[in-house]
Amino acid sequence: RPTIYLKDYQPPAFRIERVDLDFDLQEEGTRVTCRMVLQKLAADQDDLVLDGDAGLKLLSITLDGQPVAADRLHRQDETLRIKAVPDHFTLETVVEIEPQKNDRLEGLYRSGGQFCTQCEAEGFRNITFFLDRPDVMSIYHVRITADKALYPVLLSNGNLVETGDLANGRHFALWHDPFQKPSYLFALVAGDLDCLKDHFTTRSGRDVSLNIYARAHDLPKCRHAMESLKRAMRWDEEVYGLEYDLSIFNIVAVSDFNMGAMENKSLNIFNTKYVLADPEISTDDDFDHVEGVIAHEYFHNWTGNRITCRDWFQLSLKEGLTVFRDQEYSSDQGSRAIKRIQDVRILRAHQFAEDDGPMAHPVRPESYMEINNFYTVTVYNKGAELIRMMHRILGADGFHRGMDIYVQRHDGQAVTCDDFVAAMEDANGADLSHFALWYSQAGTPHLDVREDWDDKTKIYSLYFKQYINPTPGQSTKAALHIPILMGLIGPNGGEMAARLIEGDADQTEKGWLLHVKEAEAVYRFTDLAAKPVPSLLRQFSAPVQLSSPVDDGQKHFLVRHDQDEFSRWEACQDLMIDAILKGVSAISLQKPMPDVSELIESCAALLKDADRDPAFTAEILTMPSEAYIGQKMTPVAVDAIHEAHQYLKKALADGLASQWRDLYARLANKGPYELTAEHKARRALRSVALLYLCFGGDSDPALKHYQTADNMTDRLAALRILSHSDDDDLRERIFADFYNRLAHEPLAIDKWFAMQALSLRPDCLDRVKSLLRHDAFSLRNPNRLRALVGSFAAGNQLRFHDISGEGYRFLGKIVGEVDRFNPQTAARLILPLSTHKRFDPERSAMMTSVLRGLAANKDLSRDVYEILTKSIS
Ligand code: HT7
Ligand code: ZN
Repeated sequence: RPTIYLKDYQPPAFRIERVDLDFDLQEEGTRVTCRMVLQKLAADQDDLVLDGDAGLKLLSITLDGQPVAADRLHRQDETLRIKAVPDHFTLETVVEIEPQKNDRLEGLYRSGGQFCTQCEAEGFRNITFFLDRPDVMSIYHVRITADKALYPVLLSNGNLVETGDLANGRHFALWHDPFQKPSYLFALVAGDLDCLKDHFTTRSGRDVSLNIYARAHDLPKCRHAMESLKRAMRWDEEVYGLEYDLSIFNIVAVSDFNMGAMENKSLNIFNTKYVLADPEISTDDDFDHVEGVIAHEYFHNWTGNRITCRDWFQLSLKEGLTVFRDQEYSSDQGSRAIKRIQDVRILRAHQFAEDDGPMAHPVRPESYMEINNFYTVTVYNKGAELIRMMHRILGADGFHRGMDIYVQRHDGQAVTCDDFVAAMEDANGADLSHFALWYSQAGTPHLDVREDWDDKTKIYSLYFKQYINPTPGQSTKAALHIPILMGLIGPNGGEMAARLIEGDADQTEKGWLLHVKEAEAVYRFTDLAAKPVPSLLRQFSAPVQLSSPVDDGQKHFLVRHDQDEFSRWEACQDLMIDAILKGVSAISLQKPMPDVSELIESCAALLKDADRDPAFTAEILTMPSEAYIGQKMTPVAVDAIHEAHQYLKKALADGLASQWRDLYARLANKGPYELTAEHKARRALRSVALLYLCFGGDSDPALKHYQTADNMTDRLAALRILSHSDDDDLRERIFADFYNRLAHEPLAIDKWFAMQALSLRPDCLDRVKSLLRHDAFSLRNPNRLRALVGSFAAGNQLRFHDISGEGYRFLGKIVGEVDRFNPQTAARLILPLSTHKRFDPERSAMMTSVLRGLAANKDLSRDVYEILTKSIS
């Protein structure tokens, strides 16, 4: 299992000028003919080495029409070497593959009776022999032949050139993609699917036919995706000046998919979870996720497809940038502050944790064993933060000038993160060489801030100290360029004007933008009448862990007065985290629990003002998760965190009981469900109120909420509360009701599994184990597997980390089984065990013992092997 290094990158030795693929789809096996026109680029290369999975059955191979002799062929380690090839030639291979047995869900496989593909990152080599690397771009012609009754719809990339009927009830379709593309963007779909049709006229007048293919029963659920697609297409024109470039854009929904969706050129393939949306089965968050993922995949048409990655180390070139673009798109559709809060929650919960564990890696990794393991929150979400910081440093206009140059310069190319940064520099006459360290250095920077107020001189000073803990393979770290957006708030709650007399900073509309570039930096402000309260890291302007000089009293003040909504939310979260952490230490020292009356008062003030922005009030009053509290301490005090978390929740529930009751009543649905911002905000805040309302132990409001719900948002909010109830009969009844109502909707049933896996009841694991035997459960469907096993292991800290170690052993067993047929999903599932160093010796020993047990298996996939070896070492 070799490690692949960025430093070893070599340009391709051959170019593929054109490729003709012919798929003969049959129930018992598919024959793939691949004809390539190749040109040698490296004169010293005698041999052609193609990538090809060991499962490819090679039926024939010809070079310029002549069979290639066996002694010129050498198959080894997923490659096929053809010795002594000429400078320019045509190579034709015929292989047989078995999509019907492909449970890896990479390459060509079957899902729900249809054929579909997933080629990123290296799935194309499971389909045919090829130069399966992103810097080999080619023009594709694809012919698909299949049974017409079983597979009336035959799709591939680009334009449909020809269709026709054949003998024996078969038919064919011929597709031609006029754009050069790497193999990972190839796609094929064949099935019996219905289609939702629409049109979009680009700003230059191109009429684009938009088609979303799904099972007939699901077609009405595709409308939200279609509307989202049109909004995203318009937004990309308006904000980036980027237009769609073909006359057809297809989306296909499939129910067996390892990730969220795939941006194949003009033929996006989506996990049903991210394309189907309907009030009966989808929450308001689900609707937002569908819109975000539809936009993300569409935006890839330019940032990913027209301009792609030179190699997989550059993955963040397309993913970080496209995540940034989809985040901005979503911010423009709704509330910018709330979107930022949600994105920061994800970043902190998952990316900060990744940075702190054995899989920590830079946004541009330097090595990997299995590239599928590097589709991570670091590459995606931290990558997006890097783009966001450049946007902030250069300003919106400067950033867009950089984007224009990037697109003009690199259209049709496979490039690097450095190329992107160079475009930003050249467009702005800026030097981003220091900033670019963010790409190569792993780990979350810590920023300690101290303040000083000199009452005589009226000078306010801020002292910054940055450091990054060592990460695997990087023991020393250099100081980064950290942009800190901040404001100074006066005693009356208003923004204070000040003059900067020391430090590198710009004054912006949203406050001061400090450029902290050294390990230590000092900023001094004057012309201040009184000591200000600093509002630091507004909008979370850099992905750092800030330790701030702001005390509790000042945080309460910020909750009320900060003009930056993100910082108000942050101050309130900090207060909640502090209260829980104090509770944890009180528990361990057997001392009285902390006094949280001031926090209750601040929350009461927020509730009074709730009508001004109910969606924001819902966010600010949502407590941080137990897992996030766990990140704040080593070892993670699993049980004490739970107890202290419950304590604060109860204090907020009891301390504000009448306010919750009033709010809940006041926010009652007026009229039927609507998917408007106003209704969504009302539902969000009402769900929070319901949670606290029921926390005293009275399940009745939740039960009523469940029974009267006319949409999934409300129903699920109630089900989540009831899932923790100690009334077994009630729980059984409600889960049975949910199942019976929605048994025909797989995405709703995923929620049914997940809610049971997230229950805090002591019998949760027993329940999860018995659900493995449920008729509706299958290890082979990734959505289902993630709903049940993934939710339990990654989302239920209390029960997964039960001191018995049963949760760990359970996960190890499942991963061992899944790894035999779907390594990619197995490798993601095992990750919660890789955090063992953060737990107490007893838990840590049990976690490592499970990891070691798995590692003893000689047949382990490369995916799981990499995670295990890095986690155990
Ligand atoms: N670019 C896509 C990544 C993806 C993927 C990667 C590995 C294995 C399966 C996969 N399915 C989709 C999705 C995206 O980021 O847009
Ligand atoms: Zn993407």
